[in-house]
Amino acid sequence: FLPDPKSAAIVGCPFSGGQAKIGVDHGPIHLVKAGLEQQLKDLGWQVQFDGHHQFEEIIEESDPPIGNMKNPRSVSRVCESVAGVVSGHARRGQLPVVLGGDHSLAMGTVGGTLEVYPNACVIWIDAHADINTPKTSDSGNIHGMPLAFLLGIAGNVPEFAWIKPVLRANRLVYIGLRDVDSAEKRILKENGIKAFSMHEVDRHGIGKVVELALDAVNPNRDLPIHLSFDVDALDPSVAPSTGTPVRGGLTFREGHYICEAIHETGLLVAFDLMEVNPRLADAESVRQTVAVGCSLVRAALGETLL
Ligand code: EXY
Ligand code: MN
Ligand code: MN
Ligand code: MN
Repeated sequence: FLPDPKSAAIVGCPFSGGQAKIGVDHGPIHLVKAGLEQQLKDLGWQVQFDGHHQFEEIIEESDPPIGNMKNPRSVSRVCESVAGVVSGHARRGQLPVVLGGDHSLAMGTVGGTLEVYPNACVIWIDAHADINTPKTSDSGNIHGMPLAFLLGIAGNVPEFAWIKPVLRANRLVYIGLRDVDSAEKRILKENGIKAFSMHEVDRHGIGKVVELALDAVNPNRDLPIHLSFDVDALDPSVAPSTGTPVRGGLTFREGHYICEAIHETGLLVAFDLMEVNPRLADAESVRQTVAVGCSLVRAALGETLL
């Protein structure tokens, strides 16, 4: 079931409609400008990159809120198109490396992966749980909701009818959480979703936490893995240029260790790097965040220290 050995496709998604801060749509452009394509080639990968996706034509000019959801039609249409692109690459045996853009895009990336690998599990690295429903969300920002839609617990929103409840609660696990809304805590409990917050990282160490996370969603180490990495999982001192930084995050090495360990399973079929916002913070912080982003992708695709 796995992608052809060492064949990847970079999918640049310059989209920011899942949240309110301008700039996160520039994330993929900066990551590619920093040399990501060549870096992956240098690791021995065949890399397809056809330029960043252009969403202008499918973004709705007038997109009033539905309930409290902001930019709902644009988010839905962009994610539907991303799902098609991701599933297309996966079907051709390529490992999609999706560069965000905000994390609402994961409705497309995870949706696309699960179309091709229905039994894949999702490892979600984030400060946030991104599992609000349109009813529980205080902000109305859809980047805080993608998992509710993928799990089929978001309620009936006709504009999002294309998203099927493809993800099962026992195939989702988190690492890095530290800013979870009270309604989200309830949703995690009610659905029995496994999560390793920073508390567990402190207690067990990252090596043990990754092992426990894999035991939870992939006990026999035989299911394909979609790794969705929100750069805000890292501590703001490591990745400052992001829209919703939360202190007390993963260190540089903890973030990389996760990617390295998932690579070592040999089961990775898709990787997202989300929420790099090069418009936030000073030039040196931007450079640092973009460089860390590239190096997380390289780690997930097999870069080793020795
Ligand atoms: N839980 C908050 C909300 O729903 O608005 C914050 C979400 C931030 C989501 C970032 C992308 O990970
Ligand atoms: Mn820019
Ligand atoms: Mn996120
Ligand atoms: Mn986040």
